[in-house]
Amino acid sequence: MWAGLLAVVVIIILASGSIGEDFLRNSGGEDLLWKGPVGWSRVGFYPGVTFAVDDKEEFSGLHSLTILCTDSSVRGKQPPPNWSQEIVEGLPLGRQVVLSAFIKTRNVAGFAAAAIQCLSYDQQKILVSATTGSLQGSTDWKAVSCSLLVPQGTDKVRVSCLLSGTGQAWFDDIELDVR
Ligand SMILES: [Ca+2]
Repeated sequence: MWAGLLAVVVIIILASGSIGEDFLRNSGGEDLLWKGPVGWSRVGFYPGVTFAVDDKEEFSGLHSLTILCTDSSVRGKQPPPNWSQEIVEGLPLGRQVVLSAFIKTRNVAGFAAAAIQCLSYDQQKILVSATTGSLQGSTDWKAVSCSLLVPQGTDKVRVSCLLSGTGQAWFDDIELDVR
């Protein structure tokens, strides 16, 4: 009887739909392939911008993702240099999602932040977006977060860890959770 009850409970938990599930791969930047972080893409290659996995600065584990920018003309460019990850399968339509991350900065003249965008393919547009609080100057690791409701019609959810302006930013433990 207890086994049967347990099975029912497990089925209910599984069917209740991934509450707390992290939709991002490799949230902590620990999973590397050819020195690149699995699941993360570099977006916004401009002169003076360097993307790397850093094994000397980390919030947890052994690595973080970093962006270094030495050219002040990069500030304001779209897209800003960012580490990006896109989710197209199993999207939590109609559900609230929370993006959380830890960011560290050094001499950032613009800002560093993380962002969520919900995009539709057919209209090729951003349906809704949210950005975490931003960090400037030099700060130790700080938790940031933002949330939004993923609207019906979303085909793709994009998470970006971005640096606008000169300086260096590190990103770690980047998670997108359903609430
Ligand atoms: Ca890490």
